[in-house]
Amino acid sequence: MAAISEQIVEADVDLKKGGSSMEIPEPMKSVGGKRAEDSIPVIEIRGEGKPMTAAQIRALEEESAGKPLDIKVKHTWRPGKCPRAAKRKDFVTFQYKAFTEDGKKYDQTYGRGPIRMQLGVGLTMPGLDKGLRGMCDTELRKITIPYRLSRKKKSKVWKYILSDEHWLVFDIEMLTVEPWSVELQFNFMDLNNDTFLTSNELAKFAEKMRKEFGRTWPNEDIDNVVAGKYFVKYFDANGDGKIDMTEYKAVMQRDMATMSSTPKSRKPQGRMRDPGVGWILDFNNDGIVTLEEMDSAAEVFEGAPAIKPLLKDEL
Ligand SMILES: [Ca+2]
Ligand SMILES: [Ca+2]
Repeated sequence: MAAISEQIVEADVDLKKGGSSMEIPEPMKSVGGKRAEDSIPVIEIRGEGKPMTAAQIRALEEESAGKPLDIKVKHTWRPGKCPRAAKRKDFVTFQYKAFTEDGKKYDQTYGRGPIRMQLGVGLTMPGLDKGLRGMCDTELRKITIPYRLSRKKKSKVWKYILSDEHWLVFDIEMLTVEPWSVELQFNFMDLNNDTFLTSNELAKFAEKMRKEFGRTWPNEDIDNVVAGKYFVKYFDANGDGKIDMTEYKAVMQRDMATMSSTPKSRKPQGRMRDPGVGWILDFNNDGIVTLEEMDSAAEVFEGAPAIKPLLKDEL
């Protein structure tokens, strides 16, 4: 018995050496009235000399916490005035320094330029998407993300982020938060900045989101080119094969009005409607993309939209 206690103490010290990010989560300290040491199975098994895989250690961490591990946010510094706390769909521009769980810096955007991306639309790992919410211009945060919320497809912007750390640690410096608007959304997709969206450009936009941010369609049968063409049909009221800001605004406003007329209590299960190219996945305009909508998308995109875009003289 004495031997086991010693092992526990020793390993406990090791854990603490791991730096602040490896602090034992609160629920672990007392689960169901047990003493703290009872709920550190990782250590005891290590003590028996059996090497564990990273995945096994993670599973035990979650089990010890009694619930799935969540991100930890340290509010390092906050400005006195906050004109806009970042919300889903907003465009955020920020710098980061990235650290391993034992505090070693392995990457930073300083020197290569900040990241500008849209929040809450699958452009980064879930933990960072969550941790950036509520940030203001110039605010500083330390965001610590457990493995479960750090999964992301490999992409250009995130290519240096380690893939097998139990915890990822980011020091974030928020530069600017741009509140979402229909105009900003249009400009984000207008890659060549010529005030029109074409089907080619929309296909390119979808491809760019995949390459740069690892974001893909929820249904792998969806083809970017087919989706781009459908998107144009969805918005192009005057039939000239491209979308201008007036056409885009008219259809977006029509859809948003329909969405807000669906009571929250009657919204089905599914993903929040994407404000970008994924807008066209919500076929019944209730603001939620259900599994059925996702599954039928590839086929629907081959045809014409059920609702015709508004004509200019109807505005
Ligand atoms: Ca364009
Ligand atoms: Ca829907």
